[in-house]
Amino acid sequence: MSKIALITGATSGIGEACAHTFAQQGYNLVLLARREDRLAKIAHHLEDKYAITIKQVFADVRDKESLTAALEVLPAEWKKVDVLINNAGLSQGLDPIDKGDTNDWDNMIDTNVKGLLYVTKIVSNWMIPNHSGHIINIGSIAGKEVYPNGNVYCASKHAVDALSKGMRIDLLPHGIKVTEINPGMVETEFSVVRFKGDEDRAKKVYENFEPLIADDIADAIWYVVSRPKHVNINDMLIMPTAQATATIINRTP
Ligand code: NDP
Ligand code: 8X3
Repeated sequence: MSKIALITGATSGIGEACAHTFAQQGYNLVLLARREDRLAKIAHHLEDKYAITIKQVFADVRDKESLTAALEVLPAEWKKVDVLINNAGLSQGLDPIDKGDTNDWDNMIDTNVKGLLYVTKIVSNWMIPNHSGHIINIGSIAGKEVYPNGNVYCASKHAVDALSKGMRIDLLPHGIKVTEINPGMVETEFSVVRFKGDEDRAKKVYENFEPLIADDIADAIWYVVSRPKHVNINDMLIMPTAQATATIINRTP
């Protein structure tokens, strides 16, 4: 049977780009997200185009019980996951700590940190008997630096940074690789979600410089996954050429 990649947050942006890249490489896919219509459309397109098989998992990574049920119901042969891409995540709001919305904070911590943990607990237990596997955590430049008003989103991505290091230690005896991929600015639906549907505000984030696109990140992830068995890339920070730090961007109108 072909290799299997499980990708969370596969309905848009980086996750969707990874689905395309891994499908093109002949992987069968388990694609997880909440938006059923979108996921079904992407899955059918990839199955037709690349003659692969896809299992669609409609789940919210924040909901431990239904997430567990939706994953555990997969047939045994689909639990032989070779690559897990922990990508589902979001930012909500960009406000100073005294003005932040506590519901936004809950959402970011529950998705970016706790959701990633729940998926990892389940899938790492599937990988352990095989004594192999590769877990890719999507961190961020926001997990390496803190920028004004980024407070809780940055904290959630710093948690991903710490968890990636912790997982690498804990899963070492089981032959499981752990890589953290940390993008700078990638033009996806990320900013539309951060600004709660305000498309104009979101567009301004990427104005007057060339941001990364989701395929750039999928390409880097494929590079990492396709290294020889004895090589692991622990950590990768990928920025647009026009971006030096989280906040220093060379915008040229
Ligand atoms: P998008 O908004 O385009 O995609 C986010 C994906 O996550 C969607 O498929 C969404 O699917 C899924 N998702 C969000 N919440 C949940 C949830 N509770 N349960 C299941 N799936 C969920 O953004 P990106 O592609 O940019 O973001 C992907 C990852 O990359 C995130 O972790 C983000 O923090 C990180 N990142 C992004 C950067 C950027 O500049 N864009 C830079 C650095 C890191 P659905 O709504 O259908 O559930
Ligand atoms: C997303 C990139 O710069 O908005 O993680 O934090 S940034």
